[in-house]
Formats: sequence, C-alpha cells, structure tokens
Amino acid sequence: MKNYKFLVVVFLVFIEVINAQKKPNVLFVAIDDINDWIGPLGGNPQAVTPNMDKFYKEGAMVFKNAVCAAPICGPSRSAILSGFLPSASGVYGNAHDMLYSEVVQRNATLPEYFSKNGYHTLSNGKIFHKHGTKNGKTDFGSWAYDEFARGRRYNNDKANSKYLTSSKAGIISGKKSPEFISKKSKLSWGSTVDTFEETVDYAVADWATKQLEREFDKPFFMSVGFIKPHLPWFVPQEFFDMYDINKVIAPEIDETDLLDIKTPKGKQAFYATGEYKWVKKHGLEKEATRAYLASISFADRCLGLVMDALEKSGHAKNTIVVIWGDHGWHLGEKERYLKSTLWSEVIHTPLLVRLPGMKKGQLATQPVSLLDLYPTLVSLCDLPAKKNIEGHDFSGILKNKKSKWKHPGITISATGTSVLTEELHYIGYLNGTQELYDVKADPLEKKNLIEDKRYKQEIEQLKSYVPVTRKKASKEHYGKVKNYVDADQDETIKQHRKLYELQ
Ligand SMILES: [Ca+2]
Ligand SMILES: [Ca+2]
Repeated sequence: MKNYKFLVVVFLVFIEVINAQKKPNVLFVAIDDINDWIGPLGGNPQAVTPNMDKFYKEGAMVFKNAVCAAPICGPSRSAILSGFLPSASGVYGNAHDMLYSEVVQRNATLPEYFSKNGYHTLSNGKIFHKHGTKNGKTDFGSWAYDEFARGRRYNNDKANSKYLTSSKAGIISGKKSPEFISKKSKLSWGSTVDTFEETVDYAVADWATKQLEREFDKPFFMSVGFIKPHLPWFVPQEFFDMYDINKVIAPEIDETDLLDIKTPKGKQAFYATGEYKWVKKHGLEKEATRAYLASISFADRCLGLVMDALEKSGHAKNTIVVIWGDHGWHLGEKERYLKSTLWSEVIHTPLLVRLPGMKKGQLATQPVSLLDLYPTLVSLCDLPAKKNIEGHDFSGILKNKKSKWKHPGITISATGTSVLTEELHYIGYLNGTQELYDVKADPLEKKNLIEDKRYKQEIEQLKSYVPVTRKKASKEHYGKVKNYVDADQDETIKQHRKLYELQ
C-alpha cells in the first residue's frame, strides 16, 4: 500500500512537471521613451523599423490606442510592474521609489509573481527604474528576479565631440553656441564614439541572445530593457546615416495650438518650452527629428538581434512576446520636446504582443493600458489570478481582436489624469484646467472641445474615471544615482523582500 501511495505521489509530481513545462515562456521587452514612430503604428512614415515591421507582419497584435499608466519612466514602469496606478501607489515622479509604497510592500511585482508561481525569471537592461538606497548603492530592481544581469558600457556611449549637439552645454554640431543654456535642459544628440557592438543596448541584446540558447527546466520570464531612444540621442553614425537630413520632414507645428487650453481663471495654461524655442531659434527641427528616428532604428536593430535569437532557439513556439515602450515623446508638437504630458504624443506608446501560433499582423483599437499587462500575462500563462491589482485582463482581445472592452485607458501624471476612449480624450489637471478632444475627427488633438455643450454628458462620464483620491507620494529616494550602469546594486533589498510572504 505504501508503495502504491508513493507511486501516486511520483506520478502527480511528474504530471505537475509536465504541466509546468507546457506553460508558455514570456519574453518581456521594454524600449525606453519610444513614441508611435514605428512601422506597425505608422506614427511617422519616415521611421525605419524593419524588425518591428517583421515581428508584426509575421504574427503579432499591435494596439493602436495603448496608453501608458504614467507619462514618465519611473511611474510608468512602477505601474506596469506593480499593477497599481500612481494614484494607488503614490509613485508620480522618478524620485518616488515604489518600494516605499504600502501596496507594493504587500504585493508581489509581476516578475516576482511569476517566480512565485513556477517560473524562472531573469532580466537585463532597464526594466525597473533605478533608485539610490540607504547603503549608498543603487537599486535596479534585482530583488524582483531570480537572475539579474546588467549590460555594461564600454566607452560610456558618449557622443563624438565633433558631432555633439547639446542644449544644456550650448553646443550645436560640435561648435559652442550658447544662446540657450539651462541646467535642466537635456536635449542632446550626436553619433557615438562606440561602434554598434560597443553600446549598452547591444550588450543587453547580446546577453538575451545567449540566454535564449539555454535550456530551462522551468518556463522562463525574461525581461530585456533597451535604453534608447531615451535621451541623449547618442547612437552610432550608421543610424543617423539611415536618414538623409535634406529629406527628413520634421512634425508640422501649429503655434496657435495651445491658445485654446485655459485655466479655470481664463489664463493660457501651457506655453512653448525652452527646448522648443532653442530648437526653433537654431533651425534644428530636422536634426532633432533625425536624431530621434536614428535612436529608434538603433533600438529596432537591438530588438532584431533578440527576435532572431528567439526564432533560432527552440523556444519560439512556446513563448509569448511582449514589446512595450514606457511612454511616448513630443518632437515639437504642442511646442515642446519632452515627455511627462498627458497629450496624445506621450500617452500613446507601442504595445505589440505575439502569442504562440499567431499567423498575421492584427491591429486592435481598444484603449488598453500597460497597467493591464500584469493581469493579462497572468491569465495567458494560466497562473492563479492575482488579487488586489488594478489592471484588466485583455487576453480576450488577443484571441479575438473584436472583443468588447469597456475600460478607457487611464494615464496619471503628477499634475493630472488622462482618460482615453476610442472616440474621445479627456484630460483633467489638478489645477482645474480641462481638455477634450474628438480623437477620430481630430487625431492631432488641436481643437479643445471642453466648452462645447454637446459633449456635456460625455465629459461627466469620462470624469468619473479620474481617481477621487490620490495616494500621497511615496518617500523620496536616497541620494543621487549618478551612473545608471556602473553603480553597484544593493542586494540587501532582495534579502528583505520575502517573496513568499507577498500576496
Ligand atoms: Ca521612459
Ligand atoms: Ca489647441
């Protein structure tokens, strides 16, 4: 009898192992500060992104109206990885560390939840936002993974001084031209001293290609984070050479666009930024556009290395691939060159998902959020549903792109909330300023309809999605993190974070 029981246990364990092996792997690829200027989204027809085009055409779903949960790196990533909007976590700015947030302290983050549920998790590149720690070291999010690596810089990805343009240093194409210098201004571009194979993102892609050659005894959850096209737009010259500066077309800017956005007191709510004035004054619109496009093509090349390695490996048939940008970017629209706003250019970001077996490119229009990735991946991998988190499972859309979706895409910034449906875009700021756009008739969001009485009912309905309460900002991080790549990681955080006590 004893032997019989033993055999049953062995058999059940065996079945469990087989089932565990059947679960799909997840390849989770982040691209920093990328807007919709990619082939599959068509945000800029000049963009050369052959690898994203191929990925889409050969079988993936692209979400035309996907929004970020927050319009800047740290809060956006914290929302994706924790499953909580800034209003619940208190992470509104890059200085706010999610580890000080009560909800994050109680709940497993996305990779932790996968680890807890039978996955082997590994990561390289920028996934979590970095923070200084009590020990004077840097927290890169290593605590969230079973295996953690960081791509290294060879020559610091510096620009060749001959080609450097920097608004902060007042340099244009290597020559001093200091009319507009602001310490806060970070707009800069140029070709790197490094070759492609010497860049950080290449190192991250190379790491991923090597991991994909491995055999894993558990399904894997692999995070790969590329830093470009985040500023500075320093990429090898070959990527600048992909775009003829004489033929580059910069976005057309309407300088009356901001006039119809008023504060409750009737004053103009937004003005052109210093960077915008600097670019305009020096006629650098085409240069800036090319530098951003070059940086996108660079990230696309890195992505291609990983996708090719996946295809060559034995894992492709059983791997869900998610490619996401953390938020978009303005290239002059609304008279600015930056992120952080709640306008279309920033809330929209690429989201492409490939399920094993997808045969063709499909375009979905539902306004899903990157916040939804957590519950969606949990559902797709058949893990126990994660309680408490705020996102919504959109796996139904991946199986049928016409599936009904009742949720608007919510983006929360330090200054307001954006609510996007397939028809309308409402923005409400904490100071009472409001905007409404008919995104079908006016995709560039030029005509603010907030005073239009015909939309009264719709506005009230959209406003109901604005969080009534906002969690107070989580504690500021310790010290300054000077060097993203070379600073030491703080392993003590991992020891303190008891995975099995987290929900
Ligand atoms: Ca970012
Ligand atoms: Ca306008």
